[in-house]
Amino acid sequence: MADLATVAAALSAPGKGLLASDESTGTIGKRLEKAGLPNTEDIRRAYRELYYTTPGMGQYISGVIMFKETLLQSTADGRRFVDVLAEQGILAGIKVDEGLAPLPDGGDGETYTRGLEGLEAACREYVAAGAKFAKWRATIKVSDVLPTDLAVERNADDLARYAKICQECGLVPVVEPEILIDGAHSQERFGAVTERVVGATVAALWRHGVALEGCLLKPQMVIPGAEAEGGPLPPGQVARATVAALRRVVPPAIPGIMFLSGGQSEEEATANLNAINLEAQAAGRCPWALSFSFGRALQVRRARGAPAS
Ligand code: 5MM
Repeated sequence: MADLATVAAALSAPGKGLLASDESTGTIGKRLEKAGLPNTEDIRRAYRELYYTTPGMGQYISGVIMFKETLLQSTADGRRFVDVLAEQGILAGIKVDEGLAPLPDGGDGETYTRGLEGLEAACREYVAAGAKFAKWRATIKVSDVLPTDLAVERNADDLARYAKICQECGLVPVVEPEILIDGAHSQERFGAVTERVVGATVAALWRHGVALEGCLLKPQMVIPGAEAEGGPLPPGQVARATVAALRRVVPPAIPGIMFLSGGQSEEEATANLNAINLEAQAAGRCPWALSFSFGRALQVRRARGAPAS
């Protein structure tokens, strides 16, 4: 447990956050296609090498989440990615889920996440390859009638089972219940769903005996749906709603809340994160580090208001 807490604290160290570069082969293919590049193993390797060898990256990035193929890859001159990152003080992480599947008996478009079967054996291999932490992403769809109780409970329970297995294998679990921004729902509705989903997830972590000091939470910021009228809200308004929702449901034992960007532009996600930290300082009684675990907002240049990809 002491080791898990030390790694979780290092990942959520002040001024640092996570780079989510764990796109599966299909998702990374879409990015490469836009750049006119084929989706081959070596192009994917070279693309990741660009990021992992960025000079000074260790000043701001505490951990990098990788896809399993990437965890075992090396630079063109033969240095293992895991070692290149370690030289900069960056910890290697691994996405251990196997993607989304339709949720049996769930509401329209609801999903669960595959990957619990064989997870323990896989985690032991990832630890042997140098991984220090893991990530599992569940998605929750919002509408007037969604999410269903079934989707909330099933995804919370699976996240907790994943987290428990990771900790037993020596990996710090990053727990990601992503509330999707697709739709026209209001910020208020998003906040209510956040409390319900994050609250259920934390309760499941507790039920399954997950050591809260040795895990990190990766939620969405409390923003309106992407199709809501009026466009993005001012960062201060996002920050107030986000901090209010999280204060109601996240215990102080969890060391860090590492937000996903979830389709926000890099400017929007960064301005909102800054405002969230200012709001937390002003509000007081926010015991967790509040930082980033961005994928698209660190890798995809997109102007504010442009469509998510
Ligand atoms: C980097 O993308 C991750 C998953 O990709 P796949 O859909 O290919 O499995 C994703 O889980 C990501 O880590 C999080 O959603 C955070 O990324 P964003 O882009 O939302 O900040």
